[in-house]
Amino acid sequence: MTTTAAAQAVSSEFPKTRQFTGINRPGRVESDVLSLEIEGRIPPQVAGVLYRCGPDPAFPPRAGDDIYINGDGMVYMFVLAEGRADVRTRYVRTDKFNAERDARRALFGAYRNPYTDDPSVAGVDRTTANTSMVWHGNQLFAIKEDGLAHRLDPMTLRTLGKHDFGGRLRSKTMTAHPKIDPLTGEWVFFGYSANGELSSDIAVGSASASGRLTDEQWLLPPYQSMVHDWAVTQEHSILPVMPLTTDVERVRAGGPRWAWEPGQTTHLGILPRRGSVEDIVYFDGPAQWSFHTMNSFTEGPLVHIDLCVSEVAPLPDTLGQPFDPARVTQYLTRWTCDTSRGGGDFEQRRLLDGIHVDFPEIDQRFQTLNYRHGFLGGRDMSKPVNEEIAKGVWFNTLIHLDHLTGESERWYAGDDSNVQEPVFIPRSDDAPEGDGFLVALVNRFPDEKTDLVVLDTARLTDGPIATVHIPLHIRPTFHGLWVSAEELGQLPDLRA
Ligand code: V55
Ligand code: FE
Repeated sequence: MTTTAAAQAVSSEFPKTRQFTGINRPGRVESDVLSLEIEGRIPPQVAGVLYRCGPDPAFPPRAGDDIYINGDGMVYMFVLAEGRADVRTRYVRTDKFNAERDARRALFGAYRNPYTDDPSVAGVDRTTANTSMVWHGNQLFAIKEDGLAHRLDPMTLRTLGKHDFGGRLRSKTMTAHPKIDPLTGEWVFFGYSANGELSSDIAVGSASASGRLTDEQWLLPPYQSMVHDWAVTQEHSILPVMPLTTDVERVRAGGPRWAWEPGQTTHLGILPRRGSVEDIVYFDGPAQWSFHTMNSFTEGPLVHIDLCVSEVAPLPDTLGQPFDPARVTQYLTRWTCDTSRGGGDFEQRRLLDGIHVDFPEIDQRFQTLNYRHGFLGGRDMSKPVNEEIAKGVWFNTLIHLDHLTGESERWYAGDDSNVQEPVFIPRSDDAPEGDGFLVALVNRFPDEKTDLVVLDTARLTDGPIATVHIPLHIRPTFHGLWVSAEELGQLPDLRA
């Protein structure tokens, strides 16, 4: 066997940094495990599939270290029915994954920086499809915001290809956080850097319930920024432009794609959902950062956006100074824009105090609508912090917030645990809002296994009614969704 000098230069070992050790260590295992061990009982109403997605690097990074979110997209399928639980894990076959697998080593370099790649992959699609799952028009997708959605077979997780709406979509990117309108079934989306990496264009559009692209318009924001999540109501779409900015020269020199620019203004671009992008109106506020929106709705002239907000983003600033850990704590906050004023400042009000939160979830039947119930992952700082676990993102608590009463209920998972994003499952099709179950993955330390917990929202503080033991290490995932057996038509049969 011959080995090239370049291949020899790349280590077969993952770095021993916080991004690659402890609960952050890569899993890299594609597997099927049937009839998982279950403590407690999965209720009969829980019948369907939990799909999740996360970054799991297939090969050690080209540079000595890498940021967590740059890993290859690994998809997890938990089939829950008749009290049983099976799991399948599969990588998304992106162009990047296929090229590196052929070479048996990393060829792509730093996060969102093609100037750091091996010349052999110049021009190859870099997306990892590692962030979120979407179910729309009876099709399943995995998405990362720097490329198109990848379509997967919902029964097998086989990658079927990139999704450009039958060649109709002009945007080269799709947000990992499109919104599915529960009233119309529409897929409402944006894509930033729509004309390719480092371009400033933002595409905004929608597809019908059956998956036909019905609208796509492009606009230029006040400045180019990372736009991870956004908000959609029945009447409006809201694009947040927050100062994680880019600098073409810096990126060309191999520097970071994004840096925090403290002096910049936060702009909320409010668009009519069924109108022209030329009618965008901007509301402004001080520099702030948010990854995720819980929900948003229009109430008369007011547009309310509930999101997890921190003072700064958790990345170095434009001078290369590291972020202040005390300022990246995110709090659930409501931003309100009064459209009768046609612009100006937005108002803000904290909805949940004293706990660091992210990974907001709602009863998806209330997406885009005035709603009452929200769910979150949280880090309760009054509980002990286990430094072995607290590498990178770490949550120890699940939260249920009732916006009507302002009351919240919590379940603390223990100081040996990292709680991933909760996903809500309604108790039945006509159950009241928020009445049902939460499912979440929990990384356990020190045995480095993962549990899937099922909680009843009617008695969240009691803790899990079922704990499914998964004999795999699952590197913390980002987002997932529940698709019921009814929506799927049939359940995946992992015996086949
Ligand atoms: C996030 C995740 C990403 C990304 C940008 O959750 C932001 C934040 C998993 O990829 O590319
Ligand atoms: Fe996200």
